[in-house]
Amino acid sequence: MNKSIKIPVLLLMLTISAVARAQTTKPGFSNYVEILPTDSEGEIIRKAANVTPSAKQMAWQQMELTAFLHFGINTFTNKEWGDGKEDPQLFNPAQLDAGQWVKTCKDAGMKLIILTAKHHDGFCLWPSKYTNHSVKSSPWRNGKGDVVGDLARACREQGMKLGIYLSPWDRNSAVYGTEAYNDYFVNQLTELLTNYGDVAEVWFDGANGEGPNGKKQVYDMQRYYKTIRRLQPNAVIAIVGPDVRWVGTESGYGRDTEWSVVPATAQDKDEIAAQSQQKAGTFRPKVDATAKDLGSREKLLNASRLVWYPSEVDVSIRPGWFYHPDQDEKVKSVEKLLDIYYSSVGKNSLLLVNIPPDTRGLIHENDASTLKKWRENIDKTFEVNLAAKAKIKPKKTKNGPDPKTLTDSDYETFWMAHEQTPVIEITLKGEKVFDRLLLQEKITVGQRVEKFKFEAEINGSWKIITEGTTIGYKRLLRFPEVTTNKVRLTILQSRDNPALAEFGIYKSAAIKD
Ligand code: FUL
Repeated sequence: MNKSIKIPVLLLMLTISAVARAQTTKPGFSNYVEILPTDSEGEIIRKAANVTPSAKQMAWQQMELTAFLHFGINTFTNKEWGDGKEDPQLFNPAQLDAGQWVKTCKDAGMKLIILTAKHHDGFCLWPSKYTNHSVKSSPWRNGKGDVVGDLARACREQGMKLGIYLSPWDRNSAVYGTEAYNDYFVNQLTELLTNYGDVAEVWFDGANGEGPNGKKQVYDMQRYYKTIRRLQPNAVIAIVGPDVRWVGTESGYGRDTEWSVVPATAQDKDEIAAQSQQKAGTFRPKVDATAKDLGSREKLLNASRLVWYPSEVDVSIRPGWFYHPDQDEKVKSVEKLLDIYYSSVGKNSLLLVNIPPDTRGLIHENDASTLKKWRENIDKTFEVNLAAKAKIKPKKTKNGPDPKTLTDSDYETFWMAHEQTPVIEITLKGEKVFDRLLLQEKITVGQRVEKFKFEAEINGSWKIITEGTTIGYKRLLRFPEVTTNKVRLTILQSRDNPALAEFGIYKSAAIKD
């Protein structure tokens, strides 16, 4: 080969490798992908590795922690579920202070508050035009109050996002069980999504019981979703919705292996027909939320479509969802809440903690003080990354990714491996003592890691400290204290070259209950 041919060949090779890299990082897929009958196993896995969150799913995931406020007529009847026959006169939270709710949640590190604007009993916390079963029939502020309005204002003032829980099941509405109820529900959604500024999450639960006339409702979910998309295009629709999936338990504990990409196979022919005409975002993927395995290779191979459908862990700080005075001493301990944090946020999920305001209309002192100590522990534990400024191998190559981004505490920057099973060796700045590991994948590239191990060099030999399967947006691992100056992370299996955003080791703070 003479020199003049060699240069174009080299150029061609460089171009091909650049295109190949671009395909790995910028696949052109969105938050869903169709699987074709002709796709090989390898192609299906590569497709899964390149499904990425939509912008609103990404913003949602990065909040990490959100709050749920169960508040309503049940607060005053001391019940969990009302029957819809409650007298609105019972509702009178004389000291209601939405500013206190928001401050308490903000100090606990929560980024969004979801209020039960209407629970199954049908009582509305805002003065809806479409029913009298609401705050306007209560003595609270002479029927002139609006809890949703108060919360929306306090959220705006304190830089908190607002979410709405509107129960489709309504045990009060006389039209429940007829087509007119779908109009009623859409009208209420429209009020909530028009009159209170930005709404970042709409939370629908799955309960579908009987209404006052003994009938069940056929919910027109498509219509509900379209209303939300039209009025609040940036809001995620959670649980019975297309954007966010329920983790499958209300215990606060997520799965060790948590895939955000799952099969979205329709269950019947009508659904398949509806899906084929719609983009992801207007239909709810049919997944068995409680199944142990949602997204393993085996599950993906049988799918006709894959979607980004991340998990939300909801749990109450108390035994009940609503406030009950006899549960004041049963607020979860700081230790328990920390265990929940590591088992939810630390397992590729978002954590939604319910903190029910009491009959005064305030978050009880016991809940507030536990949340404060919980936050202090998390902040203190993750304050100093002991791997910051450490020496990392493989080193940066010319025009290659910079491994320093792994410890720069900036999720936006990431290190893209050139192979599926990279080994990252980190020489710390002297001996360090630690008992926590933090790993984050850059999920806008894709969730890829299937298996990893973390080792420390102790007395000259490598010892496994902890290991795991998925990483996803965030993985936190706890282990007994280790003292060393050298650690290494080995990705043992992945679906495509992994993109890692953060690596951190930390020493946990003492728990003060
Ligand atoms: C469930 C409801 O029935 C509970 O009352 C609570 O609101 C919980 C978050 O969702 O489905």
